[in-house]
Formats: sequence, C-alpha cells, structure tokens
Amino acid sequence: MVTPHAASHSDTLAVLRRQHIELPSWAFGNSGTRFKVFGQPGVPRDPWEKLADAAQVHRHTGAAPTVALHIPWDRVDDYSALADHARDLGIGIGTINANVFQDDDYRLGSVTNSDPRVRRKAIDHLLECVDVMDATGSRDLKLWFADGTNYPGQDDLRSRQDRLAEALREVYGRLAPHQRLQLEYKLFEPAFYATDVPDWGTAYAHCLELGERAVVCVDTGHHAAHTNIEFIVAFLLRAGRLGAFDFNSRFYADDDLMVGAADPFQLFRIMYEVVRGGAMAADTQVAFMLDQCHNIEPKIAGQIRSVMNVQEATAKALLVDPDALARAQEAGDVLGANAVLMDAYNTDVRPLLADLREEQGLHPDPMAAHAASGYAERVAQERRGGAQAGWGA
Ligand code: RM4
Ligand code: MN
Repeated sequence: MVTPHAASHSDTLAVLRRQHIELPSWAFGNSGTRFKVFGQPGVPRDPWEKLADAAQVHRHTGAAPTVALHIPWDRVDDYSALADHARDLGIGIGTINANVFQDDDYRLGSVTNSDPRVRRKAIDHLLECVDVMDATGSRDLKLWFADGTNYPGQDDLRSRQDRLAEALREVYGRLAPHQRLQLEYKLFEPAFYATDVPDWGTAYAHCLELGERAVVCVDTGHHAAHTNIEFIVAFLLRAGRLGAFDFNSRFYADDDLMVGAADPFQLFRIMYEVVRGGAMAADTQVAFMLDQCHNIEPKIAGQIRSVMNVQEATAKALLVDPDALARAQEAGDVLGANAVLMDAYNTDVRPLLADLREEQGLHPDPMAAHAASGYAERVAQERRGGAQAGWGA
C-alpha cells in the first residue's frame, strides 16, 4: 500500500527541489505540420548544438538536467563523446528513442510488417539503439511504433500482434540488467484504421509478457478526447508499470503543444495521481519527459515555459491535504473532498517556485532570465550556414 504523502511545507519544497524533467532533443530542431515547416533563426544544426540549447533550459530552470535522443535524428560517430559534451554543458543524456517510421521500407509497418526482411531491419535498428544506450549510459529505450493499417483486411491484426511480441522479446532480451524498455502507445496516426499499439492496455499486456523491466510510456497527447488520463496513471502506478511520461498538450489530435497549455487542470490531476502513487519519491522510477514540437513559438523559451508548467502542476498537487481528503472521502463527503482538490489547484504557487529558484541561486523568472541572457540572439548570429536540424535529420 502506498502511504499518502505528507504535505508539510518542507516536504513540498524538497520534492520540488529535486524534480527533474527530461527534454526532447527534437524540440530544438525545426518542426511543423504537413502543410509547412517554418524555420527559425539559430536552430541547431546537429546534436551537439541541440544539447547546448537544452543546457540553456537547464541553466535557467535548474530542473531539466537530461536530454532524450532520437536515433537516427541524433546519430553521431561517437556517442561517448556526445555524452562527454553533455557533461561539459552540465547536463546528461537520458532516454534513447528509436525511430522505425521514416524509411521507405516501413510503408506497411516496421516490426509488424508481413515481410521478414523489413522486420529484421527494424529490429536491428532497435538493437542498435541499445548499443547507443550502452555508450551513453542511458537507462531507458523508448519504443513508439507508427505501425498499423489504413483499411480493413489490409493485414491480419492478430499476426501483427504476434510479430510485435516477437520483436519486443528479442529487444528485451538484449537489454542489460539496469536497462528498461518503455513501450509507448498512440490511438491513431499515421495509421488510420488500426494501430498495433493503440492504447495503454495493449502496451501493458505486452509489458507483462516481457518482464519487469518493460514499462509503459504515457504520452499525454496520445488518447481520444476526454480520456481520463489520470486514471491510467493511477492504474499503471499501482501495477508498477508506469515507466515514463511524454508530456505535451492537445486540443484535437497529437498536437504536441506545450504541456499544461491546453488543460492545466488535467495536468494537475495527473500530477496529483503521481504524488498519490508515490512517484515523486526520491527514488522514483518514472521518467518525466517532454515530447513536444514548437512549430511557431521560439523553441528554447517554449521548453522553459513547459518545464515551469510541470513544476506548477506538481507544486499544486503537493499542496493537496491528504488527511483532509481522506477524511472527506471516508465520510462520503462529495463536495468536501472535491473542495480539498480544488483548494490546492486554485492556489497560486508561482511565488513559492520563485522563492525556491532564488534559494537555488537561480533567477526567480526563468523566462525573463533567458530573454536577458542574449542566448537566442547569440546563436542566431553564430549558427549561420549548414542545414538546420529537423524531423528528417
Ligand atoms: C511520436 C511519439 C514519439 C516521438 C515521436 C517524435 O508521435 O510521440 O514519442 O518520439 O512522435
Ligand atoms: Mn511521445
């Protein structure tokens, strides 16, 4: 049984002080929609420059010390050198994301493709990603598959599950004892009829088959509208299978907008279940990551804002009084219990977070500090020529 957290002020501060949010390297590259990618001045041209931008986010928030890589977007000759570069910048390399969705061979799927040659190629890429993890010291391999079908009858749904299970088994078997496999799900897109890992239940079932170090990644943008994501979080934490978050927010589909922008109340409800489930403990096994694209807004500032949004939701979740809530729940006091949550949600935690930053030697307002640093202007001058990083690179 998980003991409800103690909501003392010093405990709240201790949790916030050690809260870590992982940044996606791809957030710093150019991105867009299928209609247009708008390039921005100063966008990194390679993984080394992406890490420099991530370090700028950490410099001003103090809360984003690791960066997730996406292979092959972040392919380099020497991953240990890239890890050293990160260390020199005061950050580290986190999760390794595999990419089996951008090769012509994957038109009809990657690990679920009916062609064994394509399946072999996809699995080999996943194994290559584990080699990268060995070189960077990463704990987590994150798998998201674009696999699925567009038309009924296009392929056999059940055989595709068999192929998926077989591929996962091979990759899981290649992991070192300290490494984990994160299986991410997504309702639809790019497949529009059936997706092979469409929901948390499918991901969870495959993880159960694999073993303890197979865990589910909850990308907050990957659900049908109105899905109760906090329920999924509560369930997976109880089962010990919540591996990571890919935070972002959505208005319509997989919008990849800044987390907490579309629905800060939903983010609060999610973070409340995280706190309730014991996953803000010092030894938490949950990786809190952003998975976002900044199509029209400046990317570094967009990441800073997102980190702050997660911090604010967390601080509010920590303010929920567990004793008052338990009392109201046990008494069947519907309105009283709801009021306990709403009291916390309606508290302005910005002053508390500003104080905490000052105590850590940071500027109380990371957005202002970044703007005043002149970093964006400097890299826009320096990074001339070359090809800017983007989804294809
Ligand atoms: C996918 C999924 C993955 C992310 C890619 C870029 O939709 O969310 O986590 O790596 O996009
Ligand atoms: Mn994701």
